[in-house]
Amino acid sequence: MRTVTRLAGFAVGLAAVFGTTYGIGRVVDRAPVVEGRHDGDAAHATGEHDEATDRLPGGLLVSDRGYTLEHLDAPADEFAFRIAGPDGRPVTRYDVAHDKRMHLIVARRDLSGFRHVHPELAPDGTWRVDTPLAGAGQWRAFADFTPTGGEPLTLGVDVTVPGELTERPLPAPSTSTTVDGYTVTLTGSPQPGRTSPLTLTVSRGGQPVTDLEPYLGAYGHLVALRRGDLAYLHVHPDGVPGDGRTRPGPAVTFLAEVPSAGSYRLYLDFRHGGAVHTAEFTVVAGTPTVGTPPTGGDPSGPAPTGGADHGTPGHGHN
Ligand SMILES: [Cu+2]
Repeated sequence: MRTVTRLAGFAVGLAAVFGTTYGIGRVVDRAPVVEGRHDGDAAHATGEHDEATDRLPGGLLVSDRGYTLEHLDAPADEFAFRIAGPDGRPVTRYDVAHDKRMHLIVARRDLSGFRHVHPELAPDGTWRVDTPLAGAGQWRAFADFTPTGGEPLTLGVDVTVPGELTERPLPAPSTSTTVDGYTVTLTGSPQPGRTSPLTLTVSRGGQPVTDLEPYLGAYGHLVALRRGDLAYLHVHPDGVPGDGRTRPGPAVTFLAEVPSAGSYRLYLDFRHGGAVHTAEFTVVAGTPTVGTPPTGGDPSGPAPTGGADHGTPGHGHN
């Protein structure tokens, strides 16, 4: 695996140079992919909201609201990128959110290989981290950040790591999983178009874990990705350490907003015993109905899901 990664690194660099916009079909190289769609975004600054924009899940765009994710050439064992701002220059000032100025999340297109890491910012605006891309595949990398003076954004870019690739089927839906000797159970079911509580309960050896350690300002950090297009969903912890009501386990509750019916993969990062563990679940949102597309797009849903690989209707790209 390690060898594959190293060999692949060179190609990753090449992919960066040529801009891997899997599914969008356009070379990145600085140019915003959906130029114009967010023009006149003063509306956002004044509190008015572009409905279509606001309903679009995160992570589907490489460029949004004037900010562009640029994956950079880097040594094989490193992942590097920068965020170009509305003036075209690398952004160097970020707000802290969930304890960090930048969250980098990666997953393969088949939803395997999830990693959540925190790169270091160089003065020139370059973010670097030991590469989280663990082997061959079509990876999606998400940069989740808030530029100082701007709104929270999640931009996504595709990165190909060549090599022998085995497509992994999405594990079946389940309400219980194990990781590193912990059992994590899930209660609650996400409902399209509304905020749904999801509670994850951690135990080990049959005993509830009641001394979870804070991680990223909460007792857990949950990322949800939609099958089919890897839409990145906003999930917020319901309660934080020290608020007088949130306990360090065994249950951690999140508020999730899923934009459509369909399958999602949930990734719960929690810290215990000085280490971060990631528990993964497949969940199906909404009531499966006859004729629901297997990839989860529900055209009648509250959000414009679009075709898996063609962005959202009304994007204006060709
Ligand atoms: Cu993070």
